[in-house]
Amino acid sequence: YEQQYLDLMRRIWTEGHTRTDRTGVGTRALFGASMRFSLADDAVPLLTTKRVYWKAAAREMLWFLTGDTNIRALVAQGVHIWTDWPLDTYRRATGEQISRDDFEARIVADEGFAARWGDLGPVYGAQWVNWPRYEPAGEGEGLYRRASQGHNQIAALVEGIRSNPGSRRLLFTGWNVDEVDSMALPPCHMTYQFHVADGKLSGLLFQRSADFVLGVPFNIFALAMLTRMLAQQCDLKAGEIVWQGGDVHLYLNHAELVEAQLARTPAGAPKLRITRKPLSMFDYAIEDFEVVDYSPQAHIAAPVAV
Ligand code: THF
Repeated sequence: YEQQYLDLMRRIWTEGHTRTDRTGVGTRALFGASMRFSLADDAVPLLTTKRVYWKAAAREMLWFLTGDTNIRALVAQGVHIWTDWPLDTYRRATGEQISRDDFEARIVADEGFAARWGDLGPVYGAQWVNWPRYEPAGEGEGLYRRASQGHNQIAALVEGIRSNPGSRRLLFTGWNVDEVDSMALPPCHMTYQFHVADGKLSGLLFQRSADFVLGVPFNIFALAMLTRMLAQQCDLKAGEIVWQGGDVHLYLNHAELVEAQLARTPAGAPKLRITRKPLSMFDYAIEDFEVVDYSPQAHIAAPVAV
């Protein structure tokens, strides 16, 4: 299964167009690509040609499902993958050359500081479980006001899979046109669709922009995890996941990692176990997930473009 990832990596590196991107780092990019992975017998698409910190990806997914958009809860769990964006904002706004570690320490220690500097705006979680809903307003308030409770797309999805498994509308999206400009980063993995056939649930992700080295290994693991959770909640088996990328790129400063990883050979077939059946999609904890048969080759560090 992992060969698909390596083949696509090689193709981006050899055939990709060199482009200047938002971050100024530069990329080689292909437009439009897909991969698919079976989830049969607990199989999970976790790369073995470098260690992937799957618990960080799992914690991030559980954090999305809480609707939280502040990095504080992640940082408190030792997950650093979202720190660079608030850190960059803070440094620009204050001119203070605070270190990443000191910034994270303040985020965890000081709730007010976290509220002021740790929020990413209405990103993933906010849209997934609390997409703004409007209702007729009272006297003197204009025509509409924001309802206290928004749309919970995840709860609606579970309800949809259970009650109408043949539906072609089993999806949710983070791309809220009205709010993308107030997000620290508009959603990359933006639309998820699900499909039931033969008693099996499959999941598809459309990702508009794909950092093939850092983001994609996390995103395919998280898609598999989410599909397994939904299948469990809906008493279905898990079928496949399909990953689709729009702008699929390798950052030019990831060259060494690309060469190193392409020289490696995949080995083993990791499995993802869910050890308990929680009451709902919102009751899972990190302890409910176990990866077995995972003995990857060494982690390869790569800088993240902010
Ligand atoms: N921006 C860029 N340039 N790449 C991304 O992958 C990305 N994301 C999220 C938002 N913006 C992005 C953030 N997700 C890592 C992993 C996921 C991220 C950001 C960074 C990362 O650095 N991973 C390292 C170390 C992980 C660790 O220390 O735990 C790795 O080697 O996997 C895509 O959603």
